[in-house]
This record gives sequence, C-alpha cells and structure tokens, in this order.
Amino acid sequence: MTTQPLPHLKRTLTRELPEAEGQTVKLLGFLHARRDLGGVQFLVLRDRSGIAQAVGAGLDLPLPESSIEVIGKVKAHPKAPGGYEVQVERLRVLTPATEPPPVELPKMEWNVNPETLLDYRVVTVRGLKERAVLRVQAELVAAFRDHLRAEGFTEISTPKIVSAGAEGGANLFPLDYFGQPAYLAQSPQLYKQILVGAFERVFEVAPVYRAEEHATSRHLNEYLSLDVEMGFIESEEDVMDLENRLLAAIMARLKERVRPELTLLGATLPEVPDRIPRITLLEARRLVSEKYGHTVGGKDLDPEAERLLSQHYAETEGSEFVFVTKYPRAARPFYTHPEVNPDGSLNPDLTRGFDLLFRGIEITSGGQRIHEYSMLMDSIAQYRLNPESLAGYTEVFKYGMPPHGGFAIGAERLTAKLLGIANVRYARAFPRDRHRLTP
Ligand code: AMO
Repeated sequence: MTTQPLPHLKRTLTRELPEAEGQTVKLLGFLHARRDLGGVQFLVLRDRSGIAQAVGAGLDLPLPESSIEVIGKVKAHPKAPGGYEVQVERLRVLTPATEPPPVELPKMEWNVNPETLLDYRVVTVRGLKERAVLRVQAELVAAFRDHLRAEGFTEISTPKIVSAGAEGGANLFPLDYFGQPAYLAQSPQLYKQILVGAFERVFEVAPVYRAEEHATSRHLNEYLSLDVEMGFIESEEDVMDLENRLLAAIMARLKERVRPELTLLGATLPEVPDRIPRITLLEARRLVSEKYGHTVGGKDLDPEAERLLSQHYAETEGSEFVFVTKYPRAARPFYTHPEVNPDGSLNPDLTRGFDLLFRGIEITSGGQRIHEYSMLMDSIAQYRLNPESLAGYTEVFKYGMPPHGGFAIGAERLTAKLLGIANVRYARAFPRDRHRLTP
C-alpha cells in the first residue's frame, strides 16, 4: 500500500473493466461494501458508472462510503458483478468516512421505511436504485429539451418570485418581498404565454411551488414542471399532437440511454401510440359510471376515475396514455380558451383544456389559451379575479397575441409512473412535502 498517487495511470471506470482484462487499472470511487474473510478482503467500489468487486489481502479498509482509489489487475470472474474483478495492488483512502452510514446502502430495502430513508437522504441518495431514478429523470429532461429544440422551441427562464398566482386556488406560498407581498410561482403559465410573443415556441424546466396542505403520494410542495407553450395553433389538438410526439421521443431516448437503470429498477417503458386516444371529460365520466359503476362527484375526474379510465384504455386499446379533453369551465383556470361550437360561437360551459393520464394518474394539464384581450378581461371578471393584480400579464394581449396553447408535465409524476415508484417523493432528490423541509 502506498500514499503516493500514480499520476501516469489514467482513471478507468467500473463499466470499462471488460475492455481492460489483464491490465492494471486505477479505479476511483466510494467504498460501497466491504467484507473480510479470514485475512482476504473483498470490497465493492462504486463510481458514477456502476460497481466493481475488488479483492486483496492485508488491506486496511476504511468505513463504508469513504472515497478511495484502487489500483490492481483486472481478471475475469463470473461471480463478480459485471463478470470482472480487480486484484488490489494498492489502496489509497482519499477521504475516510468518519462515521458509518446510518443505513447500509447495499442492503437498503427500497421503498420500505420511507421516512428514515428520506431523513438520511444526503447519503441514501447514493444507493444504486435511488440514483438510478434520478439518472432516468435527468435523461428524460434532456430528451424533453432536445426534442423541443429540434421542433424550433426556445428555452426560457421565468421568475419564481411573483406578485400574483396564475393557477387560482389557495395553494400559494406567500413571502415578504422587501415589505411588499409576493408569492412563490405556482407555474410559469403567464410568463410562458407572454414569451410566445417573442419566440412563438418556448419551453421551461424549473421548479414550481404549491402550498398543498395534504400529503398524498402524488403531491409535492415543490416539483419540477416541464412546461411548453406554442403559438399559431388551430386548436388544442395541435398541442396534444405535440405532446404525443414528445413522449414518443422521450421513451425512445430512455430505451437507448438508460437501459441498465431501467433493468435495475425492473421498469418497463410504455409504447407511445401514434395517436394517443382522446376522450371528452363528459364521455369519460359516463364510461367509468356505465362500465365500472363509479360515479364521480364534482366537475373533474377523481383519482379512482382516473385509474379506471386508464385501465379501460390499457385493456381495450393497449394504450397506457389517454387524453381527457373539453374540460368544463368550472374545472379550469381563467386563461383557458372556451370551446368553440361548430357554428363558431363560444360554448359557455366547456373549454379547450385537456389532461393526460398515464398509468392511472394525471401527468399533464394543458389546453388552448385565450388570446384576445376583451375575452380575457371578461374571463377574469367571470372568475371574480382582481384585474389589477393581473395587469402586468393582461397588458400583452393589447399588443397582439397569436392563437396559442401548451401544457405542463409534472416530472416527478411521470418518472414515478415510468419506474413503478409508489410515491412521487422518491422521484425527487430532496423532496419538500407537508412535513419535510430538510435535508
Ligand atoms: P397543473 O396545475 O394541472 O397545470 O399542473 C400541471 C402538472 O403538474 C403536476 N403537478 C404536481 N406534481 C407534483 N406535486 C404537485 N403538487 C403537483 N401539482 C401539479 C401534474 C400536473 O398534471 N399551467 C398549467 C399547465 C398548462 O396548462 O400548461 C398547470 O400548472 O403532473
């Protein structure tokens, strides 16, 4: 053993071991696991690409999770993870852990005892499955960006400190902005619409804030919103077509880039149909009532109705996605465009708003937006909102806005449903929920 680095040896990643058989390599990483069998030490080193087993004698192994450098020869070994093992010639401890991790990472029972795992998230997030979830999400976000850029969209960044809410409801986090009342943004809705005036097609990837008091498996107080807005549409159908193409591109990319992570998590990616089925909300309510005997109160679908509707389309059309369209006005925010009747008149009850359900839950809301100033002001009055508080937004509609629409995908909900995770909190590195502000 030595304390001197060997500068001439380039770093090898654990996933590159098969190509390095018979060679002496240098691995850098974390001491994932260790075992002493009568003077022979086995260790598992974890780096960003995976894990590798190493074996040596007379090694003074530090605590798990210490940062280490291992130099040794690569040998084929069918029983080792990945089929190769490193015979340790030198072990150097770069940073010794000073305490053992509170949870044994290799033995971590996933999705079990969730609160403890979240309490110790600073270190449990290093677990192979934990980081695989976040890696898949990172690839999903990259695919979202790449596809939209290829369709001519520009990435935008809008304020998260705002003077008014965009989505209505009571779930705004207030804050004191130098003595002025302000809020954390519930969504980039109004700003993404304004920027359609500059770029026609925009998207944003950013956290948004919802002061939801209830703790459910689908709600976070801070979540990653994947937002899209597009100008010069005919109707919300164009927006759904775009989301259909986008989802197909995302799934194709995941299939190609994160196969090891998907295998580790036992996840099956959905097929995205060329045309995701579309059903109006009214028909959807009738369907779940007639086929499943489930009657929904209120104007929307409830979680059970979402589940049943998804089940219906999975069974009858083999689609794990379904768009629910033509939401009633009472169930949508003020900016939603009313449905246009065949004779060109406006429908006072229905809108061009839609949701997308995937594997039983809503992962997207979207729709066509109102683009005419007078119609928007009428809508604000009908919703009994204060036009002054929205003046900074409504003003742009005096200067000419094209017909436009868009949608937002909740990144954690999509990730969780893709990977079979029961609670959206595990699809976020450091979730914020009703009871959790740390870590
Ligand atoms: P909405 O409020 O329906 O629509 O949100 C859009 C999507 O965001 C996700 N989502 C959440 N995820 C986790 N925790 C929450 N508390 C939470 N709330 C919502 C869901 C949901 O479908 N401006 C519109 C979108 C648009 O029309 O473009 C909006 O924010 O996946």
